[in-house]
Amino acid sequence: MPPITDAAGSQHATVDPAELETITDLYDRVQWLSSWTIHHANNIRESRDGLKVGGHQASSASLAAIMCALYFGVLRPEDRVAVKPHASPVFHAIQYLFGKQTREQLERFRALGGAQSYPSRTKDIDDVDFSTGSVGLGVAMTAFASMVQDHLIDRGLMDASKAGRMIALMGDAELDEGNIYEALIEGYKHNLRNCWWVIDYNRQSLDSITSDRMFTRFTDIFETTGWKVINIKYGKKQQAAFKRPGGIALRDWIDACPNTLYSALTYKGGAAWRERLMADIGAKRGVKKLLEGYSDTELQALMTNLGGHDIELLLETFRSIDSDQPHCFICYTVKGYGLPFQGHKDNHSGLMNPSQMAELQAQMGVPEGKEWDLFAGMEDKAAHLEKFLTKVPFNQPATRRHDAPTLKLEDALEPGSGKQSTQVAFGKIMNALGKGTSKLADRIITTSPDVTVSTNLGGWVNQRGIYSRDLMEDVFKAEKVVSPQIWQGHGKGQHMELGIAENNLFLALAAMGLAGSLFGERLIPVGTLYDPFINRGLDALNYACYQDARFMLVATPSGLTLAPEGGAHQSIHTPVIGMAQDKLVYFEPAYTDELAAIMAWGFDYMQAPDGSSVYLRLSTRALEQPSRDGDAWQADMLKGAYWEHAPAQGAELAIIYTGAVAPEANAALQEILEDVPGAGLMAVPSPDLLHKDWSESVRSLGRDGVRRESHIGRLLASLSPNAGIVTVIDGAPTTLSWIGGVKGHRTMPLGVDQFGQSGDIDDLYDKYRIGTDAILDACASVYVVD
Ligand SMILES: Cc1ncc(C[n+]2csc(CCOP(=O)(O)OP(=O)(O)O)c2C)c(N)n1
Ligand SMILES: [Mg+2]
Repeated sequence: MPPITDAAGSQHATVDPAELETITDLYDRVQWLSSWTIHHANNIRESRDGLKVGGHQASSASLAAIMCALYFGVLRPEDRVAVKPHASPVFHAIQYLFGKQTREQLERFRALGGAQSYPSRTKDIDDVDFSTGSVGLGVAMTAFASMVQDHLIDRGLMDASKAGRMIALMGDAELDEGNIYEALIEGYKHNLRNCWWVIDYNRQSLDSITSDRMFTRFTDIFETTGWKVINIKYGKKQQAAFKRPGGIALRDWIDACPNTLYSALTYKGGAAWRERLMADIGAKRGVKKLLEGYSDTELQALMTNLGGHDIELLLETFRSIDSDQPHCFICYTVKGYGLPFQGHKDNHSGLMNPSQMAELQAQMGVPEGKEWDLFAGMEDKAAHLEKFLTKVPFNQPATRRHDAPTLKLEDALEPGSGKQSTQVAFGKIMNALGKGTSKLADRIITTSPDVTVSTNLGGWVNQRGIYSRDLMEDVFKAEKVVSPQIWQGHGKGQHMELGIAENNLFLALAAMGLAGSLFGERLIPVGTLYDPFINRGLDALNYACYQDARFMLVATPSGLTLAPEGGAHQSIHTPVIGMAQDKLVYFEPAYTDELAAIMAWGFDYMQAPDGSSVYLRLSTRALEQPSRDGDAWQADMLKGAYWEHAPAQGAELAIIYTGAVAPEANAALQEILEDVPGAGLMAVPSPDLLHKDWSESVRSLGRDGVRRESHIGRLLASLSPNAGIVTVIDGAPTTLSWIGGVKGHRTMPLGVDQFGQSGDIDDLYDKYRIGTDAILDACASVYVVD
């Protein structure tokens, strides 16, 4: 363990000994309950499938003291916390002590309907602020939540005095996730504040012990990006030992000790420490006597008395922070602290066996049969502990999860008219919203990873400005350099510009999309990016949806249709992502009136309690717009599909398409109508809604014995049972191929499942077989004359 310069804690105000004793008692309960919850799930609860249930006793023990110091002595109700995923049992135990978690839930830890393996905003009943699970994402999420909090304050929507600290409790291996550093960079650019990252620095990951070489680098990286780094390395016992004769040599030895050796000796215990220390530094003045002053048990306690387990030191340090500068606390810990496998490199998934557990139970004085009792074995202190818990600042009555009122779209959306693309129409709609005065537009916040202008958000930004905590002058404008784009930043700006890091886009959308719930003030986030680069941030997108954050994702351009840009920019499988992603509804309109109706519907759906986020896959291809007979098509369209050209009853052929291939589908239909006059053309602006609705009808089978007809089923009912269907999309053919299964129609799905290349639309549609000829050939193959 290399030396550190910052022996935090020694200069801080002292902690009241009575309070320290109480928090230490509560810590014992938390240590016990979290270990017991995991043990119960694995060894006591009946297993039907024989699978290991799991849970992380070592990772939990590593973070327990830090969490107890924070939750019982430091946090305030307005603070929001992302808890290291595999310390979930510690979190649930603390919530149980607060009375916000039930015994039934703990008994069902990792079982259906019980406390979740990793803290979940949507599935857990206790007070989870940010879901975690995919390491690194919850950490970075706190930075974006803080930026959103500042945005609300600067816009006058939130009182600055209500600002909380956005806190991540993270494992040290999470520092290997690249998204952490993308967030640090973005945070620095946005003048991040009120953010704490508390690192459980046990120097172990899942597989093994982490590299010594990285140690000082982390401090450098954080400091470079504007953070204050505080090392909490030596516990008070160690600090006292260092002051005695031989203490400096002991400290130097600790500092020089490789992580692997420190862990191995931690596992082996006091005698092993003594042998090694005597061999290495026993000859140094004072050391022999110093070590003789400790029994083996005491020596083990001394050597594992790292700062992250010293509640007094933790309280002093956390309480001493009086600035809003972002803070990183590197808390040295022992993975599995106090448990039989502490320090062992393989302890990540290790579970105590029943006899080890019985030993821990005896050691903690928990009587048999009273394992779940709040204060088992410390009944004499129960009244005091209960009273203390009611006074804990974090546990004071406060709304920690808000309901924010919904906002109605007051104006009709204006996509413009004439031949144009859905991307251009999107820009016009946003521009008009920007010019307008609707309350909904006032709550829109847009964001984009360096593709604001090229995704047609420029007009909106010109109207509403860029969000910046400091005034940001548009120098080009001031210098009278002509540009259509006003690039001016201020506290009331409604566009948050991001650097090119799609992970950050999705984490920003996650934070913005939870603003109503986290801070009580709803935002309507609209994020834009190029469709293929959804892949870059896919895990963060999934993470945002998992938390049920609400946003509109506008991905444009997309597909082969952006022809000359070539294969690197032509998305293929994003429609399938859109369909398979829960809590995200995917739309791919062909026409601009469809887009306007979808956006209007989307702004409502994003706010509905049982709604979700919305994903629009748009295109740069300018299309002639259809002339419509009334707007009856809209109701069907908002269920996913409508007949653009209705088939005759009992028709033998239908073409079904999604998106920018509308002209090819129409052209093919016109040719076919000469031979098959009853043929129909179906537009599917949302394969996702259509499929979900069909799946729901399939799932309803067997529930009540009655099959609810699906929307697609109703639409297809006018076709002959022997009809042939051709589906076509500029994307993965599987997006629409399932339609053949609805009524058992013979179906030929056209689409793209190979990387594209540069070309023009005609050449590419022809080569990848989604053009008019391909549709006609497919029609010929499915059309069987009876
Ligand atoms: C993105 C992602 N990759 C892999 C995992 C599997 N995983 C869970 S915990 C972990 C290592 C955790 O080490 P650390 O963060 O140091 O936590 P500790 O258990 O040591 O406290 C890994 C690789 C995951 N949860 N998320
Ligand atoms: Mg670790």
